[in-house]
Amino acid sequence: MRPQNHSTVIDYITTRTLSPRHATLIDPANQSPEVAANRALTTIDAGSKLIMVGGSTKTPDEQVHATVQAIQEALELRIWAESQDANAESGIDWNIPVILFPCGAHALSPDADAITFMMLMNSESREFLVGEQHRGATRIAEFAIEALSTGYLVCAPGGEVGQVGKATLIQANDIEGVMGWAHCAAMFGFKLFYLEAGSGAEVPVSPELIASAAAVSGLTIFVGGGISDGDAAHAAVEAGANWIVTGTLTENYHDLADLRDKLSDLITTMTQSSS
Ligand code: 1GP
Repeated sequence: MRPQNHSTVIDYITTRTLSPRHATLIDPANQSPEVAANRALTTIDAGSKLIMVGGSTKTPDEQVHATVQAIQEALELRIWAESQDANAESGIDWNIPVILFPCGAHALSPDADAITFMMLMNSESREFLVGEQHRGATRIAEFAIEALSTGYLVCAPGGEVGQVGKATLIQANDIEGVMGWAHCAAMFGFKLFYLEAGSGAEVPVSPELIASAAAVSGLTIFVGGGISDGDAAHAAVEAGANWIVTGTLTENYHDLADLRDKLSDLITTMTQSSS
């Protein structure tokens, strides 16, 4: 059971002394389970500390499940292989949680270690505030996978998730608005707060918005959407992000060695001190 040395996934994710960390988002709609598993291993090799599976709106359960299964099997095989070889000291911790990042109640897998159980807080639609959650909750309980309560906020430009989720987009200068939503999330008891600019966004979430959310205590801050280089990731971290999520970047590289190099650079720059 992953992660090692933590009794729960939420404990692993919210441990501040491990911040900042990188999470890889894998969309089962964009690759076969086998390719997804190879990419997940490569990103962990490069320093990523969480695998998130989800994204597209129309992916059937079976495809999500097959992808989660393939990644879990690849990780288990890697852990087993290293345990058999006393000289294998890669220094890489392969005990990385694989969590669902669903767009709705249909994209679930019992093999996931946890799920971001999200409220799209700035949606105008009941469906994304509580409807999909109600539809999926019983199955998540039956699967006995850990629910990570998450306030999810879509910021401009917002992309497809903003449109599908009927979000009133948060503009780059709406510092007070974000602070209000972050307080709201903390008061609801949410543990994670995810600032999203939309997959492939031309502009990531502004550091001012991130800083505004990070000033509210009790939340672990995820930032994603349009982060494609170390400088953007570093700016988000400096503003207070605990986790940087990238998805498109991983899918843009078909050569795994290139992906490893690119992501390794991004993570190194992201974690560098500014002083
Ligand atoms: C999307 O925040 C994630 O939900 C990742 O975005 O694909 O732009 O990295 P990118």
